[in-house]
Amino acid sequence: LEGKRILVTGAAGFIGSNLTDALLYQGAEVTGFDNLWNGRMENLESAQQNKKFIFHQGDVRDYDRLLHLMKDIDIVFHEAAFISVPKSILMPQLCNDVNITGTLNILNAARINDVEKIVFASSAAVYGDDPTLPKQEKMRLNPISPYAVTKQAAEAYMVSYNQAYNLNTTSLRYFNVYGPRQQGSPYSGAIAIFIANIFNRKNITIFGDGNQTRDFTYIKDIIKINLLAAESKESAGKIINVGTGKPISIIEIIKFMIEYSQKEGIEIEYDPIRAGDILHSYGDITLAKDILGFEADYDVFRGFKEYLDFY
Ligand code: UD2
Repeated sequence: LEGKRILVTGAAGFIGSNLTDALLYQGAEVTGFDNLWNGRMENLESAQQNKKFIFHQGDVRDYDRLLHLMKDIDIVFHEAAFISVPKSILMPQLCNDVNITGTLNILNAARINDVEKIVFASSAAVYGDDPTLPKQEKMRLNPISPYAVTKQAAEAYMVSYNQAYNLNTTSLRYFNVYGPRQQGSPYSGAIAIFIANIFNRKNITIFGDGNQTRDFTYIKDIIKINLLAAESKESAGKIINVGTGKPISIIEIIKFMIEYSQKEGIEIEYDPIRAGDILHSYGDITLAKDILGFEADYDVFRGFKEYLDFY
């Protein structure tokens, strides 16, 4: 990707900032775009030392801005999003505007500017609560939160812009991502919340009985597949699961985290299941391997240990 001109939306966020660093390391020229709702400029501290990086504060709902920003762009990584399942239940319209209209804006601006490739951050939330496991890309989707509906619609736009305009679009369906820079706010991912609580010696709350399972995917694997997708022609018009392919229950990962970090006195409390939550989720990752040669390097234990070193 050396010398490529790349736009990263959501560049100040958890995934966008890690991706920005990796792209700069590869010698790409990166334009970062973020409205700084969830994103934080401190995530871009090292990027900003690099002459090949430029940052613009703005919103993906602003089409004219995107049209202008994409003038000389070769590749777009669209990571900007309304990211929270529970928040989408409180604010479905805003979630729709950011995730669906925002994505359509990206596609239209990319089409007009002849962008070579668009890689979109989708989510395994689109599978919803269908009991079939592991989740396969071809399954019938059953989104049960407004958030999941927006990701499904955005994916469908990605596919249709490949079909209708021959744009090289790829949607990556991330299973639960975790790692450095994920914020420990009430709306961020579970592992980031648990790690923050463990360090602040606060009790951990489990929503439900703790037997719900997730396929926790380490940020470095997410970066790896994004870089592979960026240079691939075979992934045009495709939707691809990204995970480890292995589930773990919430209670099991919490117990491991508490034990491994050797902090004492942390209690586990139980609250009712959150609205919109799915019970079990892990992905079939055969397609990622077949199309992109991808395999996850990090199981959740290895990933958590590395995450802890950054903490
Ligand atoms: C995550 C993503 C979402 C989507 C989805 C894909 C985040 C914030 N959300 O939603 O964007 O991509 O994955 O499947 O990354 N939990 C507790 N206690 C807590 C926090 C969470 O028990 O303090 C439980 C929660 O009820 C759920 C599980 O942990 O069963 C994972 O929750 P999450 O918010 O990390 O992720 P999820 O799967 O809702």
